[in-house]
Amino acid sequence: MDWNNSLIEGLQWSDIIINKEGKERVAKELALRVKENEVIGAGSGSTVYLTLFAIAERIKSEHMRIEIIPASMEISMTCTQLGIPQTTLWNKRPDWTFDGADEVDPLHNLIKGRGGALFKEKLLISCSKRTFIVIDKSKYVSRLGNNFPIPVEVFPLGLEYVDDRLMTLGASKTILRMAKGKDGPILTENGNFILDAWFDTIDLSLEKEIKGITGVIESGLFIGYNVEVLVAE
Ligand code: ABF
Repeated sequence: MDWNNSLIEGLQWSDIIINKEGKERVAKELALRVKENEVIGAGSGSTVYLTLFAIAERIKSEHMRIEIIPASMEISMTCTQLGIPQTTLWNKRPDWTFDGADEVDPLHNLIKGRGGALFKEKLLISCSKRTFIVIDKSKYVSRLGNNFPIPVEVFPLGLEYVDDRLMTLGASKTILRMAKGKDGPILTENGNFILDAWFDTIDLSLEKEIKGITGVIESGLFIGYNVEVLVAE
């Protein structure tokens, strides 16, 4: 089996890397921040993938010891492929985390979760002392919800109830995310569904209100998190 190629081709975002050169530049900058013995959280998406490559080169050439806590199986497999040691949140906390985003507003509030790993991404960011979000310019919006819905991870049996409650909270439309090329809904790594919820207005309390619905595991709305945004140009 050709492990490298089959893995890379299997990655869902590998064919949609926007501004690859710019992202590679930021990836190298991030790799230069890595210090010996650090524990680093890795979200998911193309920027994370490129950054892992840059980090792998650095740890190989400088024989550094670091550990990555991955937010998804896909990123965990990438670490394995690149020979980067991994650990978990059971016994370590990240010194810092890097991740991508789908939308970023002027106050650095975010929508994430296009890849479906939003729950573990939020967990990692919440546990990290510092977080870098790498985006290309197209992710900047004046108002969240312009181009992307809010992904909501839902316990399958709670689907109808959560859907009703999201509409009550003001969602204009909800769409159950379907698996590519299949008839059924996508299942997250946690065995749940994703409801993509469109809101015309996203106010500061919406993240907590969505999280307050029984049956919601987590949403991809990040309001008021301490993140530093790096733009790939
Ligand atoms: C993850 O990857 C998701 O939360 C976000 O949806 C996506 C961003 O991907 P990319 O880095 O390819 O723009 O971070």
